[in-house]
Amino acid sequence: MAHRAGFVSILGLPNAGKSTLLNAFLGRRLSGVSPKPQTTRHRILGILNTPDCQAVFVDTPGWLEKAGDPLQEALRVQSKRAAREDADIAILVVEPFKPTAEEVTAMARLVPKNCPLFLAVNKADLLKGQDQLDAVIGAWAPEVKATEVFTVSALKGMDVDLLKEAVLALLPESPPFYDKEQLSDRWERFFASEFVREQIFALYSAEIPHACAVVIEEYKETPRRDLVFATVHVERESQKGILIGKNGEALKKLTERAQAAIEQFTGRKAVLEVWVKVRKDWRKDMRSLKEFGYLE
Ligand SMILES: Nc1nc2c(ncn2[C@@H]2O[C@H](COP(=O)(O)OP(=O)(O)OP(=O)(O)O)[C@@H](O)[C@H]2O)c(=O)[nH]1
Ligand SMILES: [Mg+2]
Repeated sequence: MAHRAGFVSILGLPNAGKSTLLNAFLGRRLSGVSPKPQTTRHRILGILNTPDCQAVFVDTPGWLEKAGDPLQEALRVQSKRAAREDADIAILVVEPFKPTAEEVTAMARLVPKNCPLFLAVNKADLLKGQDQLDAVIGAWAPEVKATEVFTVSALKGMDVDLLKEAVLALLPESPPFYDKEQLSDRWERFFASEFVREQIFALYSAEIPHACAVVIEEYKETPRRDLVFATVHVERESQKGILIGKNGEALKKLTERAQAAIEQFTGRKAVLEVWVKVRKDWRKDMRSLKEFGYLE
């Protein structure tokens, strides 16, 4: 049988569960997840390999109709690119009762006409009974003209395999794009920064997570352990104080948790050090956005 391979873009509003779905497809935690919107800030590839096919899933930042600042504009560009240029197949992830018909139509329109589009109604575990399921499917299916509609729960793993099989079946004939052993196009350094950011989303509230950018200054593998030096850039002095906390306790907790996540991911011991620096209003500063990897 000929080998099949292609790019599968995962699109949807912030918080729809796109990253959770990517992780469920791959059976491991590759992309950061949090209950707060705009957790994902990069296109993140997760590569699923079987003997005769390779699906390159592309997790995207949640779709925003309008950008409130240059960072959000950069995120919009990434989502659009994933939908328009990269996709052989697209999955539009929606939460029950969430996107309006206009939003769903706008997102579906990002996808080229000849590209198969699956509608994945996620968080089905929150729905009660067939009636509610039918109601949510009925609400969007006409707007989207989907190749097929699935109700899934990325969190509980409900029917994720059905969706996965349907996607794999439509991959075009092609040699693999990446080494068949490869899981992502990113390396430890990137995942380390995402683990720090994920813990910031988990531990701090209000505007703090959105005001943080994480840079890994150094990632050094030594025979005994990985040494990881990270800087968290915040926008204001007051945010720095919050991040560090009384007697440095908040930062200590952040560091411990992120270090554990890095160790779990790599399967090696790690020592993580985190510094906090103020980069005034970095979200509005093109040079900083570039430096932090949000702009090309
Ligand atoms: N109940 C339930 N919660 C889910 C499901 N899938 C995801 N979630 C939760 O929804 C929240 C958002 O999940 P993410 O995967 O971070 O969503 P996202 O679409 O990647 O969000 P952004 O990166 O901000 O665009 C998290 O709290 C998840 O645990 C699901 O199937 N059921
Ligand atoms: Mg995400």
